[in-house]
Amino acid sequence: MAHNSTKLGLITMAQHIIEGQRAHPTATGEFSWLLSGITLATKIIESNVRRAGLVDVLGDTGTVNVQGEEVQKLDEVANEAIIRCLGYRGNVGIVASEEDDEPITIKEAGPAARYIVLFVPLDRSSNIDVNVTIGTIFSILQRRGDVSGWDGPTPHVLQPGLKQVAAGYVVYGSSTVAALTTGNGVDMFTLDPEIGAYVLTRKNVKMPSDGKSYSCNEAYKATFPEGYQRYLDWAKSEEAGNYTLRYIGSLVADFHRTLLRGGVFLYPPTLKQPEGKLRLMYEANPLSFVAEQAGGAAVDGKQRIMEKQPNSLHQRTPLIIGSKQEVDRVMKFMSR
Ligand code: AHM
Repeated sequence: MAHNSTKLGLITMAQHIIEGQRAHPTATGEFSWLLSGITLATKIIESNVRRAGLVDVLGDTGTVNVQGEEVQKLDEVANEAIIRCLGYRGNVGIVASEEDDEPITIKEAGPAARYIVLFVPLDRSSNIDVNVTIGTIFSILQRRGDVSGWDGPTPHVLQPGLKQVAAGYVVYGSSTVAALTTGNGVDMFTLDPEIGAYVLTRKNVKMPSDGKSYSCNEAYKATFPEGYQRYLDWAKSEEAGNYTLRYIGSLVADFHRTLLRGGVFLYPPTLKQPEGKLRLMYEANPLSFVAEQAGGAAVDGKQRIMEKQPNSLHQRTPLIIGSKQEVDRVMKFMSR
């Protein structure tokens, strides 16, 4: 009887990354060491999320972060977990978080530390209190070689998404799933709580090329630019036929569903947020890298997300991301 080896073999994320590096004889193993820091941090975050109702980590701390939002206790736990786990990986030079005003240079690491990790420790942490899926997003860049003489880490960090060497996210949902790309497709891993390891569960994930589902906060529709409004009206029309609206309000969860089922996620400019709400460098860029590697697309209504040159760490952007054909369709309504 023929066996499907991918079904039978138990492959952990660590094994999978090491095996991927074997294809590159010059690889030093540094990169897998870095990724193991991220996965360790997400296991710490996961265990806190799972115990959130039992221990005193729910609710806010009474402080406000750089985005003007209340900092949740779990946000702090998650932020610290990532910074601490990466701090001991000698090859991470700079970390930049949604929660911190400026990128942090990890002093102990020294100039040889070439990797930069940008991350959202807990996406949509305000959903924690009501048991809705939340997540962690990360983007990995390399220090630029052409900015010597510049002070501080920021010039190294401000690179377009096309320069990412890896990106991914973790969804803390009914199970904990990590999606990862290093520029060679997208693989997914499920955290097995019994053995405490991420196990490969989907290899080379492909986003459906089309999908009759849109995901956006339609309560703001009247303040979206007209092109978006025209698309949303069309999606409800008889001509479009049977579109569904699915919106969780956690970017990671909405994106994860869109990646697996197809359709489009939209966060347009609004009256309140004329530049859009989502952040380019650590939300839109990593998810765009994952989307494109899975055969999907991501644009800001005018251009490809990954080509945008960032001008600040916390820059916001409109985001249209999902199945290639559906993203193209939204774009057609923009130009009508
Ligand atoms: P946050 O930084 O306050 O957590 O906001 C990010 C979240 C995303 O996860 C989600 O896609 C979006 O905000 C939802 O915004 P809205 O509540 O305006 O629909």
